Amino acid sequence: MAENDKHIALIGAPLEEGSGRRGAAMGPTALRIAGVDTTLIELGHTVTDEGDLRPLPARDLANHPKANNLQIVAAFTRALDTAVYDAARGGKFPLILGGDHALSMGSVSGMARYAADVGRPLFVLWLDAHADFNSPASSPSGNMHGMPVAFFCGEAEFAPILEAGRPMVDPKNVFQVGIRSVDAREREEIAEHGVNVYDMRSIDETGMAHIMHDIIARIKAANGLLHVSLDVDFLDPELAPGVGTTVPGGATFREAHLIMEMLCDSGLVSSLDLVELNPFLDDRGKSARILVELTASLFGRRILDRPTRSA
Ligand code: 6HN
Ligand code: MN
Ligand code: MN
Ligand code: MN
Repeated sequence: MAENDKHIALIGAPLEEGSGRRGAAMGPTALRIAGVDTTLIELGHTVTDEGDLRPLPARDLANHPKANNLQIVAAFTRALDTAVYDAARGGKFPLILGGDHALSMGSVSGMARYAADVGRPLFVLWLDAHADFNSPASSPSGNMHGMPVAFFCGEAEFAPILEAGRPMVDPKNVFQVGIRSVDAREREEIAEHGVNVYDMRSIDETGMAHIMHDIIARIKAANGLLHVSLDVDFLDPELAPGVGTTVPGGATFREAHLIMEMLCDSGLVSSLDLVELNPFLDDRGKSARILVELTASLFGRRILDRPTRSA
């Protein structure tokens, strides 16, 4: 992505029902007010804002006692699956403005379909305090924003949200970075399925540059496409308080920017989610602004006019 010639499709997904509290539906608006479009245009990209998705609840599905608000989450999943797939097929880079993390059920499914079309494996970089690998059976809360990774890896028992036989993501192609809050059964699941987890301890021990260097090398070797999913709570809550599920001890400002700078240089990233921003909990737009600044680093903003040296 070093060349400034991307055509970026902004897709608003004002979903908050996956999170068990109100506020994330204001996320797309806050990201626009923080200047996500103008920032990308200033970097030389073309931006089309497709507006916000407004699906009606999926009434063909029965409510589920352990998957809260399944009908509206499923409706966003279907709408995003189509919007993201169509944008990618049209040569655009889908940038999803969230919305809570359940929206990644749809964005990743759409990219998995696109990756299968072009015959390349899809990899996912999950930047989060949480593993989000619960299923309705294992979740302590029933909140679907804790389930998207299990969903797009084909592991969670959900209602028939997407048609059967859809391409899914191989859990071994999922890289989770920043993890520091994992539920008991989730811990077993991610180990059993071979998800690659770089928890905060491994970041402390090894350093972010080294971890990202390894991840990028593995995706390059497989000629993969990379979907990046950035949950606000990946960042330390002192930097980004505008999220409902803060966990202390998160990534620093420079660790987060270094990831984006190295990803930019890699040229591997094909789609991005910005999720879990809750402007109702934010401090004067601080968290919205940092998401936009990190997006700028991913799309080519540099401290000096040279690539970052990799580890
Ligand atoms: N997120 N593991 C908890 C649950 O309720 O399943 C928290 C999930 C947080 C979700 O980070 O997007
Ligand atoms: Mn998450
Ligand atoms: Mn999280
Ligand atoms: Mn399993």
